[in-house]
Amino acid sequence: MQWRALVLGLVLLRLGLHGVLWLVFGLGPSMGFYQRFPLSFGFQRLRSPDGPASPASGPVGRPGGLSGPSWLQPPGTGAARGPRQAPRRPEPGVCGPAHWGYVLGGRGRGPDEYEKRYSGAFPPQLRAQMRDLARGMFVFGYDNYMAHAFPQDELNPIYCRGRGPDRGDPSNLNINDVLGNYSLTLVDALDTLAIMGNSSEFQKAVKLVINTVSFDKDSTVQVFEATIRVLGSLLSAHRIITDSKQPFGDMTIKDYDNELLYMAHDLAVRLLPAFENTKTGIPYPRVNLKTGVPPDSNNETCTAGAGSLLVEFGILSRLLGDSTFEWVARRAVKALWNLRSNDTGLLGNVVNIQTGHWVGKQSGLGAGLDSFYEYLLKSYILFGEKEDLEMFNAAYQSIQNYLRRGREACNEGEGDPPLYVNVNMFSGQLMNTWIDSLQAFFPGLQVLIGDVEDAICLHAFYYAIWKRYGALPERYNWQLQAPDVLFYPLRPELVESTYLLYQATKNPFYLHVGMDILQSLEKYTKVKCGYATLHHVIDKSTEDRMESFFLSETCKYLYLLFDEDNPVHKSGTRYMFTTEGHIISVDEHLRELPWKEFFSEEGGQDQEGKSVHRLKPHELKVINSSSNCNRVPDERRYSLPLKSIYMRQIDQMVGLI
Ligand code: DMJ
Repeated sequence: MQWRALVLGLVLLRLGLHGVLWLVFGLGPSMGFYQRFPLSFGFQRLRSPDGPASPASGPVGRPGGLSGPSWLQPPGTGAARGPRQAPRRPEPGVCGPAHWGYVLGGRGRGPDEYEKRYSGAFPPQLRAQMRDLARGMFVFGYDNYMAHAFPQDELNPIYCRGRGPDRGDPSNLNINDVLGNYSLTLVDALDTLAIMGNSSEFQKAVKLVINTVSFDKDSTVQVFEATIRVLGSLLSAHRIITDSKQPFGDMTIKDYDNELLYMAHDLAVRLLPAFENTKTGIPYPRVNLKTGVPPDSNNETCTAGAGSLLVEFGILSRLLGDSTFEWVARRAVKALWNLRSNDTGLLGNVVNIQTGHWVGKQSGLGAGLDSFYEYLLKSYILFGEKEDLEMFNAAYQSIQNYLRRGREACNEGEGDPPLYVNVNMFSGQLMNTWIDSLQAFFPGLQVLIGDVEDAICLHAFYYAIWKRYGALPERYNWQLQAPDVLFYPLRPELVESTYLLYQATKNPFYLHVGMDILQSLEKYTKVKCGYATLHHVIDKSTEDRMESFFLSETCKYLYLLFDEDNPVHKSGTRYMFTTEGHIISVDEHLRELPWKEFFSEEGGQDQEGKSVHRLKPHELKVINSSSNCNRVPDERRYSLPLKSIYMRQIDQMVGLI
C-alpha cells in the first residue's frame, strides 16, 4: 500500500508542478522537474533593429512604443487591466497573531489540503537528508570561519583567510560599510547555532563575543548594516539566553549578566551620532564607531538604510525602557514617509538628509527600498503600533497601483504574469527593465500579510531565473531575458520566500525548490574553506568572499525549511525574523511602552505577571563608551520638536545627569 501511495503522490506532484509552471510561465508539460527550463513568458524576445534591446536603447514604458510584454505598459493599459487592489486584509487589531501565526509557527496552522494531497511526495528520509545537508553547509562555513578567519569579520573561503575592513582604501564601501573589525560573522551566526540546537557551540560563541568583541573601533560602518547584522543578532541571542522556556535546548549562559544587551546598547549609542545634525531627522548613512559622523560625510542615504532601523532600535528601547533609540528610528521613518509623492504615494531610493530632496527617484521593491517596506509591517507585528500598519497598507496599495505590471490574476487572464517593476516615484513611469535579486524577499513579505496567491506567482518568477542559472544574478533584465549584473553573493532572499511560502502552503513544491537551491549552492559555490560568492552566474567563476548573511540567513532558512519539528515551528512561541534573519519572539512584553514608568523606581511585570526590574540607562555598564557619544543632541538641530523627556533620557543615557 505504501508504495502505491508514494507513486500516486509523485504523479500528483509532477502534475501539480507542471500545472504551476505551465500556468505561470507557459511551460509545456514535456518539461521534467529536474530539467533546466528556459524562461518563456509567452512573448517574443525583444530586439532593437541593431541587436538586443537594452534599457538605453529607447524609452521604456511608453505606451505605443516597444511592443512586448505587458510589463512595459503602464497599469491600466493593454492587457494589464489596471491597478490591482491590494487584497482585503483584516483591520488593524484583527490583523494579529492568529492571522500570521501559521507563517511564524505557534498556534495557527496553515491550510493542510496540500499536505494531505501530496503526502509522501517528499519522503521524510529525503527531508531529513536535506536538513542535514543544510546543517552541514552551515557547519562547514562556520567551522572554517572559526579556524581561518576569527576574530576577523569575514572568511575568504578560497584562500582560507580572514578579512577585515579595507583600511588601505576607505572608499571601498562594499567592504567597509559592513566590516567593522568586530568579528561580524561570529556575531551574525549566533541564533543560527541555537536554531540548529547546538547549545555547546552557542554557549562558546556567546562567551567569545562577550570576551573578545569590542565596538570601540576606528571603523566607519554603515548604520543600517551594523544595526541589522550586529545589533539585531545581539538582541536575538540575548532573548534566546534569557528565555525562561529554553525551547532550543539549554542555551543559558552561566552567570550571564545581560552582557549582550549591554553590548547592543553600547553599539547603538555609537550609532546615535548619525541622527544628530540632520535637518530632516533622516540619519547619516555612516558613522565612525569611535568618532561619530565623519566630517566629510555624505548627505545622501538610501531609503532602506535610513528607514529600516525601527525593529532593532525599538526592541532595544523596549528592553531598556529607554525611548531614545525607538524615537530616533521612528522619526526617520516618518520623515521619509512624509516625503513620499503626493500623486503616487511612492518613495524614491536615495534622499538628501538635509534638504529632503529625492536624489534617486527610482521606486521599486529591491535595493534601496526593500527593508523599508518590510519593517513597516514587522514593526507593527512586534510592537502593535497602528500607525506602522497604516503606513504599510498605504505603501502596499501604491505598490499595487504603480509597480505591479501584468495581468491581474496569477494564473489566468490575458497578458503576462504579474511582475513588480522599477518606476519613477512621481510619474509612475517605468525607469528600466531590470529586477534585482534583493526583490526576491517580497513574496515572503506578501505571505506575512496574507497575499499568498500573488506571492506564489512572484516567487515562481524568481525560481525560474534560479533554475536557469543555478543562482540569482544580482540584476536580471526581464526585457532581454538575460542578467544585467552577473554576481551572486550567496544572498538569502529567494530561500527566505521559499521557506515562508512552504510554511503558508505546506506544498512540497517548495521543498523541491529548497533542494534545488541547496544542490546548486553545493555544486557551484562550495570551495576549499567555505562557500564563495559567484562572480559570474553564467561561467560560474567565484570570488573569495563569504558574506556573514550566508550563515545568518541562507543556511538558517534552508535548515528551517526542512526541519519540520524545529522549535521555531513547534514550541508554541511565535517568532518573527528580522531583515537579517534573526529570530525575535513576538510577545506582549514588546508591545508595552515602558517609558511611562521610566522615571519610577519600580520595574514592570513579565508575561507571567512576575515583577521584573527593568534596566535603566544609568545602570548600564557601557562598555568602552567613546567620548564622542557624549554629545547631547541639540533641540534646534531637529526639525521635529524633541520633548523634554527625550532630552532627559539622552542626558541620562550618556551620563551627564
Ligand atoms: C542582508 O543583509 C539582509 O537580508 C538585508 O535586508 C538585505 N541584504 C542582505 C542579504 O542579501
